[in-house]
Amino acid sequence: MPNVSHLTTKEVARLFHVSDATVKRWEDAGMLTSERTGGGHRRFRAEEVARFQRSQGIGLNKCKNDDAVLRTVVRQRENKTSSDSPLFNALVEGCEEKANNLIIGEYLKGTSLTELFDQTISAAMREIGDLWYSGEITITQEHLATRIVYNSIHKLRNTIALPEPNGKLALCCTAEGDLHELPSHLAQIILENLGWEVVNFGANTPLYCLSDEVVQYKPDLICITAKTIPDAERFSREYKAFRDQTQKMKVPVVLGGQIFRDARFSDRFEAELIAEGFADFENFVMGLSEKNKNS
Ligand code: B12
Repeated sequence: MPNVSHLTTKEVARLFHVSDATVKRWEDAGMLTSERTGGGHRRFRAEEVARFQRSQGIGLNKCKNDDAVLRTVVRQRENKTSSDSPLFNALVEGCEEKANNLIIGEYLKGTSLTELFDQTISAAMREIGDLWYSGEITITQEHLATRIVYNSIHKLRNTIALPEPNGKLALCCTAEGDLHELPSHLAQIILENLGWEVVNFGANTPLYCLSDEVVQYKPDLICITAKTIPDAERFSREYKAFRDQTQKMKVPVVLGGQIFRDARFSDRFEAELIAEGFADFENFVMGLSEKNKNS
């Protein structure tokens, strides 16, 4: 995993989509300061990279010559329901640029992906859900908030300097009948950051189709998220057959989301991990990579 508090020249270059030589030129010109390792290599503190990024407006804000790729919504609607969470405020204001800067800025300042996902993003989305439920925000505000988070995490995904691929493949999806697909994208980013390749089928994926893909791809891991399943009886029956297949093929399964933590169903969903959040997921995946390395 890259050291997010000290970045190498290559990592800074990938972050800003420039060459290593450009980063060295910035440093020589005194625009971006670095520290040196014992061996004389440059290391850039995340705070310094974030300061430089903000001062130059590179990457996260609008880019003059490439508007089409980086255009984000900067206008904001009136915010009648502010909270202590700056991300929540940016989301109810519908301000994509603010949300991007908060999410990517926090990462650049050294917050781990798991903290960002388990705390900042999940908490803000929970507040959005609660206010939608109580009628304090509209459905369009909730939809926009989700879309903004989705866009921001994929910007973050393109910002992260990835490690060498480890040759492992994971399949991710959301259960059939369920449209809550954000966690599958967050799981994808965690996996990619650990060197995995990921195929993500997104929302509403029937288990029988996923079974075919397991045969097709022969993955090293399967991750399924589920929050609300219309027919839990049918899903649990189908899951049993799916589980038999994955056990035969020795593919570990991770399940995550409210439905799998519901006491009424807890004995129906056997898996290698029922994740509480992304921190235990990351630990599990790191253990899996280690085990495979040693076997
Ligand atoms: C966004 C959203 C939607 C969007 C989803 C769009 C999308 N592209 O994802 C839309 C508009 C489609 C939607 C629809 C509905 N929604 Co909705 N939605 C939400 C909302 C606001 C956020 C969900 C979210 O992404 N959270 C962020 C993620 C990161 O957090 P999380 O899901 O809690 O996951 C945590 C863990 O469970 C774990 N985890 C979860 N999955 C996985 C997977 C893996 C592999 C791992 C490692 C970890 C993991 O990690 C996270 C912890 O860090 C929630 C509010 C809430 N409290 O969550 C309501 C919420 C889930 N929805 C709710 C409802 C009722 C609905 C609808 C039934 C509304 C309706 N009447 O139509 C429909 C159902 C549609 C369907 N068939 O699925 C209720 C569910 C209540 C319940 N217990 O049943 C909630 C809780 C809102 C509320 N307060 O009432 N929703």
